[in-house]
Amino acid sequence: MTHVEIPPGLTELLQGYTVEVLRNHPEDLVDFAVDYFTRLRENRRLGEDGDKDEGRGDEEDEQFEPPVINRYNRRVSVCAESFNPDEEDDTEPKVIHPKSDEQRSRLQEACKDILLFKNLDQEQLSEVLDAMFERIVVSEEHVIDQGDDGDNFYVIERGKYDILVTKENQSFRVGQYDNRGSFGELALMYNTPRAATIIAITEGSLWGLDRITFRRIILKNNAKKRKMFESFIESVPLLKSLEVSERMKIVDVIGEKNYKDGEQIIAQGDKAESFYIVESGEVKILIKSKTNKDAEDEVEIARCQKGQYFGELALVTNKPRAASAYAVGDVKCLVMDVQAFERLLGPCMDIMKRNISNYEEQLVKMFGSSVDLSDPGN
Ligand code: 1OR
Ligand code: 1OR
Repeated sequence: MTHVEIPPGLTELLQGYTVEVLRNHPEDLVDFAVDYFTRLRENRRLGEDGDKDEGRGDEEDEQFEPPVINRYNRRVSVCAESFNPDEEDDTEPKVIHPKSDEQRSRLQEACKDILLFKNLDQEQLSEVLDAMFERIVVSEEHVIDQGDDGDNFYVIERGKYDILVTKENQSFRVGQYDNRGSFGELALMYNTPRAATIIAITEGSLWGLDRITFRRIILKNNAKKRKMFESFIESVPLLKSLEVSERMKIVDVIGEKNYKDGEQIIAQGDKAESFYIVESGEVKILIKSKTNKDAEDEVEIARCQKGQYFGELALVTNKPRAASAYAVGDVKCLVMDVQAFERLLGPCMDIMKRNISNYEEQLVKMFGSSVDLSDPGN
C-alpha cells in the first residue's frame, strides 16, 4: 500500500479557502482561488518582511480574514478574535456603558447618518448604542496614531479632526472631518495597523465603540451586506475596472439610504460629504441657471437610473454641489462617504473625470459659456 504523506499546513490552507468561499459565495471558484491564494502569499511575504515597513497604511492589502492567514500574519496579536459570521459568540458578555437620557439622545443624533450602522436591525443597533462610550478630546490630541493596533471605532459628535498619513517619513494631511462622520473602522475590520493618524484640531466629543462589539455586530452585518449587494455592485459600470476584492471593500463601507418620491437627496450649493449609486428607482438632477433671469427656476439636466452614480463632481472638484438631486418615485441609493470615495475609487477617477468633461460641454450647449461648473452660483 502506498503511503501518502499530507504536507503540514495543507489541511489548514484548504480549510481557510473553504471558509472564505462559504462567506463570500463567489461566482467563479477558480478566480476566487487565484485571488485568495495571491493575497495569502502577499501576506506571508509581508510577514517575512517583518515590521520594517510599519505604518505604511497597508490596510488595502487585507480583505479576507481566513483563520489560516493568521499563521503567517505579523499581526498575530491583534488577530486573536477570528471572525466567522455564522458563529456569533453570544457567550461574550455584552458591553454596556450606562448613559443618561440626555447622553443617549445626543448619541442617537450623532449616529443617525453613520453609514456603517445603516443596515443594522433594531436589536443590533441598540446593542451598539449600549456599548458606546463618550470621549471628550482636547485640541491637538491624537485620537489615533498610524501604525498602532486598533482598539475602538469612533463616531464624531462635534469637533474638527485632521487626517494625516505618513509615507516615507513624511506626513501629509489628506483630509478633515468637520463635526460629523466616523473613523477607525479599518483596523478593526481588516485586522491591520491604523492606516492614518487622527488629530483633534478643536476641542471635541466622540463616541467610541470597542473592538469586540464592533467586530461581533458590524462584521456580521458586513457579511450580510456582501450577500445583499455583491451582485449589484458587480453590475455597476463605473466599478467594472476594479478587482473583486476592491469591490468587496466598497460593500464593507457603504450604507443604503431610502428616499421618498420628491425628496431632495442633494442640494445645489451644499458642502459635499457623500457619493451615491442608484440601487433602485430614478433620480433627477436639477440646476439653477445663473443666466436665467429667474434664478430660483430649476431646470432638469439629467436623470440617473439603477447602476448609475451622482454626487461625484463636488468631491472631485472640492467645490459645493453643482446641482440638486431629487428622488423620482421611491429610491434606494448606496452611499459612500468622501474619505471612502477617495480611498477606494482612485482607479475609477479617469472615467469620472471624462464624464465630468462631458457635463461641461452639455452645460455650454444649454446655458452658454458663461456658466461654470466650478461656481455653482450660490
Ligand atoms: P483605521 O482604523 O485605519 C485610522 O484608523 C482611520 O483613519 C481609518 O481607520 C479610517 O477610518 C480613517 N486612508 C486610510 N484611513 C483613512 C483615510 C485614508 N481617511 C480617513 N481614514 N485616506 C484619506 C482619504 C481622504 C487615504 C489616504 C491615502
Ligand atoms: P455634485 O456633487 O456637484 C450634483 O452634485 C450632481 O449632479 C453632480 O455632482 C453630478 O453627479 C450630477 N452638470 C453638473 N452635475 C451634473 C450634471 C451636469 N449631470 C449630472 N450631474 N450636466 C448634465 C450633463 C448631461 C451639465 C449641465 C447641463
